Amino acid sequence: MSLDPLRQRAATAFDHAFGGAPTAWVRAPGRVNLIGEHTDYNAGFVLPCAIDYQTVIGLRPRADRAVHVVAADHGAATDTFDLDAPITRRHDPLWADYVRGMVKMLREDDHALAGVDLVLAGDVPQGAGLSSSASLQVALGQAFRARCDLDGLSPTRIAQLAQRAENRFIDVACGIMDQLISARGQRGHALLIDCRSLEAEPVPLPAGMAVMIIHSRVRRGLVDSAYNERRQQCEAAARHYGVPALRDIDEATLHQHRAGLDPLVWRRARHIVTENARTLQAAEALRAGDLARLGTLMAASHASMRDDFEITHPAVDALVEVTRAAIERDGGQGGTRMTGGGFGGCVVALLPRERVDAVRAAIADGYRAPTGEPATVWVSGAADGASTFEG
Ligand code: GAF
Repeated sequence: MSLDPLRQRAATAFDHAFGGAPTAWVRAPGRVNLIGEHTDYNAGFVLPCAIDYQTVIGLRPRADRAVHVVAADHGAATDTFDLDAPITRRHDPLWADYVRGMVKMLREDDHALAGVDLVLAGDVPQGAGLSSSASLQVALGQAFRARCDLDGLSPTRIAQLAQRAENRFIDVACGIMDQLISARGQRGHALLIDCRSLEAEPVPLPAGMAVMIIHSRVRRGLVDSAYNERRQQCEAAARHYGVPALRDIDEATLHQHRAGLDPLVWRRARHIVTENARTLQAAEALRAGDLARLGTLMAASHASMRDDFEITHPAVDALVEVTRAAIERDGGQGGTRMTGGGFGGCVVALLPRERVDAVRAAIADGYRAPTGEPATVWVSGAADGASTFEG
C-alpha cells in the first residue's frame, strides 16, 4: 500500500540483476470504478478513482539499444529484447508481453526510444479486476517518458497507447477507462470521464468517506469471451438505432425504436443507456454529498448489471447484499455494487470511515465464496495517477 516496500523490493532486485541502483523511479496505480460499467467502449461516462495500490518501476539508461526487464514479484524472472528488431509476443509469462506490447506501441507512435534496464514491482492484487495490467502498462509509458525525455507524451496519450497495446498486442478488446484513470487520477477525487472526448472532471469524494474494495474470491472465468460478446451486442444495438455508439441514445429512443431488435440485445442496450444516466447523476450526488442518492444509484447499477447485462455472479450478488445491509444498518448511508468487468472479482463500497470496521465484520460473518473462502477487504483512498518519484 505504501511506496516504500515496493521501492525496496525493486531496488534489491535491481542491484542483484544489474548492479547498483536505478537512476529514476516511476509509479502508476490500479483503479476501482464507482459507477459506469461497460460504458467506456460505448463512448459513454465512467466514474473511477485510482487506488493506493500500484506498480513501481526503477530504471537506468543503457548505452545500447536493448531493453532488459526484471520482474521482482515473479522470482526475478527476466526478459530482454532489442528496440531495433521486430517486437513479438512470448505468451508466457504474460507480464513480459505487457512490457513488449507497450514498447511496441510507443515505437509505432514514433517516440525516440533508447535502451534501458527496468525493474518492476507491484502490489495491485492480480486477477481481482483492479487493473494491475493497466497500471503496469501506464507505468511503462511513464518510465520511457522519463528515460527518453518524451515531454510531448501526455498522460492521455500514454493511456491511449496502453489501451492500444491491450487491444492489438494482448488481444483484449477493453475500453479506455482503466488506463486513463491510472494515468490521470487525482488524490481525493474520482474522475468523471467522458470516454468519447476523453475530458475528465475531478469530483471530490466527500470528507470522511472510505472506499472499500471487497474481493469476492470468485475467479473471473471466461471473462474475455463474455466481455467480447457484450461488446459485440452493444455494437449491434448501436447499428440498430443508427448511431455511432449507444452513448448517442436516451431512454425514450431506446423504447420508441425498439421494434426489430433482439430482446436480449435490447436489454444489453438498456443497461448501457441507463448506466450512462446513472453515472452522470452519481457524479452530481457525490458533488452534493448526497450519499443516500448515491446509494440508490449504485444499487440500481448493480441490479442492471445483474438482470440486463448479466455480468454478475450469484456469490457476488450475495456479497453486495450483505455489504448493503451492513452499510444501511441503523440508518447508515453509502452505496455498494460490483465493480469492473464482472463475472466475479470485486465489489466496491463508499461509506463513512467510522462504519468500515462494522461493515468488515458483517462481511466476515455473512459471506463465503463458493469455495468456502472469506472475502478479502482492502480500504483505499483515491490516489494520484502516474508520476515519477525520488528513490
Ligand atoms: C474492464 C475493461 F478493461 C474496461 O475497459 C471496462 O470496460 C470495464 O471492464 C467495465 O466497465 O475493466
